[in-house]
Amino acid sequence: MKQNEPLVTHIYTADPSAHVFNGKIYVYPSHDLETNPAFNDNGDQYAMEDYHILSMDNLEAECVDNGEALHMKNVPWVSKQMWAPDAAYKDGKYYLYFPARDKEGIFRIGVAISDSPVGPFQPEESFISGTYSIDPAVFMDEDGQAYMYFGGLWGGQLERWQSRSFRSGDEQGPAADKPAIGPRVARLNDNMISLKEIPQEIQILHEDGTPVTAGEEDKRYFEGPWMHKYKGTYYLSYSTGTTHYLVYATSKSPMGPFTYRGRILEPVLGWTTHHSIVEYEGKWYLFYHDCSLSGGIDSNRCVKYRELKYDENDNIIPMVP
Ligand code: FUB
Repeated sequence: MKQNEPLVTHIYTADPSAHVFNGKIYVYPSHDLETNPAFNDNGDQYAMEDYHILSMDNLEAECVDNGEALHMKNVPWVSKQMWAPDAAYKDGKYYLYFPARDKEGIFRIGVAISDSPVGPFQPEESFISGTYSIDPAVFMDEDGQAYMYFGGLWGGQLERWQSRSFRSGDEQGPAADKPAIGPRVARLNDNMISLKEIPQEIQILHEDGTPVTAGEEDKRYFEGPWMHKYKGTYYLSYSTGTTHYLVYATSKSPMGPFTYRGRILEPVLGWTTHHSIVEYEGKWYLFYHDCSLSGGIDSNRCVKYRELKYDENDNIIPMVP
């Protein structure tokens, strides 16, 4: 597949989580529908119902749509909006992690299991206890410990979890000069389907140790976390939402605190920007989406990839779409 071109054009896809399993590239995206629900800050326009897993034998090969891997009608706890998923592998099983609204309209994170990286996936009866909000990203460290990063503002409801329980009102974020709301992280148990601990909030700091504030909208966390490790350092990358950047912060610990480092990608066509970073045959790649395939319809996106490079100080070299 060519860089910076849609991996598939017969369906709309978004939020690509890329992984290399058994030497092949697998992309776990959202599947955007062509319906036209109300566009609002709550994200009602993202009314997705199922997942299709994409795969490529290598980066030059055609991208294959492996068909429906999981549909919400088969997930007992879900009411609507199956948003950005991720996947992980452990001991012969593949795990698909996905956010969706439960029957009370609260975003939770579920898991479904398969013997194959492309599914079909068998969902658990209920969401993962202790999870909330959206955009799970599961990172497997070299010691075999898996971490789940998650959370998203606005429609992703993270503002409502500023205390430990869900607030059903119109919760606001912190004042502009106060620390921004951070993404959440929790270690997974060895069974990969439950949390080992109560999720904790990740701190994102400036180099001088002061917190990135809610008013720094070009740096603060909004949604779409991703974790990768490069030369022993943990890179937490994410979308800044309202300012439409992909940015990153680094730490010597997967739990943080993280230090803000800079931008990865300037805004793409469309409101959302969402990505993953994966190593394949000694090079690094950014998987991302934009709305070019639909001519700019925010909820009809397409996933793409491009090479990502580091400079001599291990900074990610920023890219322009
Ligand atoms: O695709 C629905 C939502 O849009 C995702 O969960 C967010 O990250 C944003 O891309």
